[in-house]
Amino acid sequence: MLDFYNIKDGFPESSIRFQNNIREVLDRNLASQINTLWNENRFANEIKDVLANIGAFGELKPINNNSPLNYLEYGLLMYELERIDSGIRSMVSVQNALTIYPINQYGSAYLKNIYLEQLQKGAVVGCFALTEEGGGSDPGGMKTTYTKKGDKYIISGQKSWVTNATFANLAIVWAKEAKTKSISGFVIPTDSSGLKICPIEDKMSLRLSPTAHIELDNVAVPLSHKLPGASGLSPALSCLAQARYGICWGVLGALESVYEEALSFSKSRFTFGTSLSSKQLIQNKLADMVSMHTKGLLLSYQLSLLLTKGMPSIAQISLAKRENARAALVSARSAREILAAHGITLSGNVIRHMLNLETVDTYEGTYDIHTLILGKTITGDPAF
Ligand code: TGC
Ligand code: FAD
Repeated sequence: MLDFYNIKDGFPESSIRFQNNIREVLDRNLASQINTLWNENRFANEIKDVLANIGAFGELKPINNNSPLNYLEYGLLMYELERIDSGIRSMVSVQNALTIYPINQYGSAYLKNIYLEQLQKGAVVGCFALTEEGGGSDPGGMKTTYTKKGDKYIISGQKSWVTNATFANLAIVWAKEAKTKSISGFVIPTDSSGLKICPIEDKMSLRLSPTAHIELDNVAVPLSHKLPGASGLSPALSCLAQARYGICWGVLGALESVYEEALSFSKSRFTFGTSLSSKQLIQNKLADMVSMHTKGLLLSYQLSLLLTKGMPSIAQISLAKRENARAALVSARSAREILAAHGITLSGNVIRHMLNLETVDTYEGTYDIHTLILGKTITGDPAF
């Protein structure tokens, strides 16, 4: 791992070995085919198998006390996944932070029994449907409703931009009670009658990670499929906090990838008689990338320590997601500039990472939304 400040010196040996092992497996099994799969706009089953084999679904549960992975290792795993592709990290984030986490945290013994083990093996895939067409930044404004009718809840509405939805077996759907408007979460099998998955085919970002809209037309859900512990908007947002932690680490993996490619290109390309790497303007770009990576790693590592001691504040997670996602995006754009024409094709990884990071900077709260969360914390005045 790129580590300009010897931050890894603070990591346990076992965590470093764990990370090296994951890197080796992903490089051996996935790296060479990623650009082709991305170009073909598909998430291959082989990827799911590789992820299942490294225990990506079984172990990524920093909130679960039984997890063999600690917070640091969870972060390092995210780092390695996103060094390959943000879409792969996204698939795992949704499975762990946005499906296993809510069932584990807010689900009944019955729901845990039927789903957790299968999810952890990767035999069942989940997705998380919070966003609606009216605006993802304001999930409290959702229009999807539920009503109790006999021994069922009837759910109607529309959800947008749902990662994993095209191949998910279940969806965690957030809806408002039709009269009281109180928000609850439901675990809904995606083959339920009245539930329609509408794939988004034309994404120019995260092409490895399928995304879909979900229409719910009077979907009847057994009473047992409501998350009993999830009442109000806060439980939904608490899942986002878990996912944002993973993103803080993940994007640094993508940053390392674009930096390494730009550095290597700068050494082998000669203009005006000398290598690009000897030009001051190129060195400026590379120095900025290393600085941003170093600061990002310090933030992520400190966040892992805060998580280990107890939950960090919402704003502390926001600050790291905002900084690190933007740092990776800026670095990818800068690496693309260094590669110039070579940077716009899939002969390398830079343009793919750059386009992916446009999404990562947007989802799980846009850069500006995290600015407003920080602003509210600093001033006490919500400016949403
Ligand atoms: P607000 O009044 O601020 O909060 C409502 C209640 O929730 C509490 N809360 C949280 N609780 C736990 N964790 C968090 N992160 C929380 N943030 C807020 C808050 O204390 C309050 O509790 P209570 O008891 O007082 O009711 O709500 P608001 O409606 O003003 O919301 C504002 C805002 C901007 C903070 C929030 O809605 C927001 O974060 N917007 C961005 C939405 C977002 O990030 N959506 C992501 C969708 S999922 C996704 O993109 C997956 S991508 C795939 C991948 O992850 O890889
Ligand atoms: P909007 O909320 O409409 O915002 C538009 C613009 O206005 C943004 O620039 C925003 O920063 C700005 N803005 C909004 N409010 C304010 C304000 N008060 N003041 C100033 N500026 C403001 N969602 C899920 O629920 N589950 C998923 O699995 C999921 N996966 C996704 C996968 C992809 C590939 C993408 C692109 C999105 C995904 N999302 C998912 C949705 C994602 O969380 C939202 O796109 C994101 O929260 C932003 O919402 P929006 O796109 O509707 O933008």
